[in-house]
Amino acid sequence: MNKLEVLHFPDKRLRKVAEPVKNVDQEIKNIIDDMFFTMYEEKGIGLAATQVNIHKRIIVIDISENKNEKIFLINPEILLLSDETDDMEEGCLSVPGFYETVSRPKTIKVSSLDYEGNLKEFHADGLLATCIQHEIDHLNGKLFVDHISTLKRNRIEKKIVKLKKDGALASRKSMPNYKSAT
Ligand code: GNR
Ligand code: NI
Repeated sequence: MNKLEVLHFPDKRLRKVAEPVKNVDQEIKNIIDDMFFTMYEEKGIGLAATQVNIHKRIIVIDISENKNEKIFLINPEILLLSDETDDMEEGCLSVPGFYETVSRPKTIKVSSLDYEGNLKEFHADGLLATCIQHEIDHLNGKLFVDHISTLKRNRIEKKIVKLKKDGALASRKSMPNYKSAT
């Protein structure tokens, strides 16, 4: 198992559009294992392959309290988005230390491939729906800061560039747990 390096905004590699997985083979399973390991080490609730510079359509998620409910999505597609939206405070391992409220559809229907390469469909709502949309954004080269004002985004970019220059980001080990914005 390998811990992978997480890219930070405004790294241009976070803007690449990921390619669909052609075969769910051992290489893909190894990537998923490394992504779960990296996500747990970094204390995130989700991770998209794009964030670790692997430009394939793979996502891992674990929103459970005890960090024992692994969810992985291969070639995920959103089939339905509800009209009703939900405002949630979002953070991102690629934008460490910054949190902003983003409004997204509350309920979604998703398809993805399982370990056998079979297509499965399911519904998600609440934090899971938010997380899946945040991660699929990554696969399309999009970040949560693209959903906020240009002014706020530019401020965050400047601060992260400065933190990197000062060497203050390399020492960051975790992000606080998700707190619901009520
Ligand atoms: O750890 C994470 N927390 C989070 C909180 C609210 C909405 C989305 C997320 S995903 C984020 C991890 C991450 O950066 N995934 O891409
Ligand atoms: Ni993210």
